[in-house]
Amino acid sequence: MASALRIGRRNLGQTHPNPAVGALVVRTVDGAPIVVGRGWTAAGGRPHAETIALEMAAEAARGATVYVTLEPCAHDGETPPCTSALIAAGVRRVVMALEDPDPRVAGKGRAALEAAGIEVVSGVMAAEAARDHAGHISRVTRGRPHVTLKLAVSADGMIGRREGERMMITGKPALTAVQAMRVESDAVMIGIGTVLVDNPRLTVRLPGLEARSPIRIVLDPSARLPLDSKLVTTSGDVPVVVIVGPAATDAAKTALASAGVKVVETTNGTNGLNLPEALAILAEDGVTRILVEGGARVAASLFADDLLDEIVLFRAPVVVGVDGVRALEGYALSAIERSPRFRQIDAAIVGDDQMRRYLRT
Ligand code: AOF
Ligand code: ZN
Repeated sequence: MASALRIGRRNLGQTHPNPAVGALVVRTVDGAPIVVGRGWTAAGGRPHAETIALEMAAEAARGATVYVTLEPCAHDGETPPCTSALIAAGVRRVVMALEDPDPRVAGKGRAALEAAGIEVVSGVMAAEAARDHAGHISRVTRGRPHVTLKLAVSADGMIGRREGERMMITGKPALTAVQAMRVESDAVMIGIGTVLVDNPRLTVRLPGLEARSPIRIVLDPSARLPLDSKLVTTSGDVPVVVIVGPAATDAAKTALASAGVKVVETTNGTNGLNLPEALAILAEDGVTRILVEGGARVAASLFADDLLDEIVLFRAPVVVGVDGVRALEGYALSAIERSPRFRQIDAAIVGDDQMRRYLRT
């Protein structure tokens, strides 16, 4: 299952709205397990992992055990369900990590396999699978994507300086790590303030992975995104979505739309737009995993609205000092017991910086 999870992760960020699933077909030959087929959900979400693995195994699948990181689907999509493929292939046993919360599948995949006389084992490495499928689970059960905030702060907790141009706090290895996080996300999201200061591309520039840039989302209450920004001028290559609030004029919205940007309108809310509403619309459009890359006000709103599922914190051994901008600028806590709680699940040294990963408890 560990191996199935590893190959399943290969297309994270590429399969939405589908989860990135991994599957292995294993036979025992003279007491030793031999992998005769392996597959992971294809980019775009189809074909499914099991179908690919079974195709590779061909006749060798008969009597084999299949390890799969999510319950095989039982619904008719563009192709027949994976359960039918598993039954037709004559596999003896299916070991799965997790039940699929998708109501079209939940429990039905398992039931279909058992009804055909296949032995089913469930719950193997379920916690690990739940991490990999967090986006899918969140979208299906809560109607919003899994939201990860990336923060890069100085030793004194600043993300930049109040005045002046863009400031690099963390080192190059941390920047590369962030690019790798983009690869595994369906979308990256930033606030309009950061766009106006940095004019970022938010694409993936890692050698060989350039084609895996996620959708780029800008939180832009009054539709100020410049038409000559790098985001807008590259929107033909990698999609750009702008989330606006009631303050956005029709003229500004129309101009952005004609420039190839998708404009999503929300009602009013924290900082001029309705974040929960925006996330619900994005989920409906198939986004399951969002990486938020700043700035401080976006981070503070998400934190205040308790919309963060995960925080990846890079801390650099530099000090910004009194004119610094705090990581959660403007966030005021009325009572400590109301602060969302996170637990640390990972820590590492990345170049000269510290990396810590936190999950909402
Ligand atoms: C599997 N294996 O590799 C994946 C599954 O739109 P469809 O027909 O492709 O079905 C999408 C649903 O299938 C998705 O919501 C999830 O429940 C499941 N994804 N299932 O058996 C796979 N990616
Ligand atoms: Zn399937």
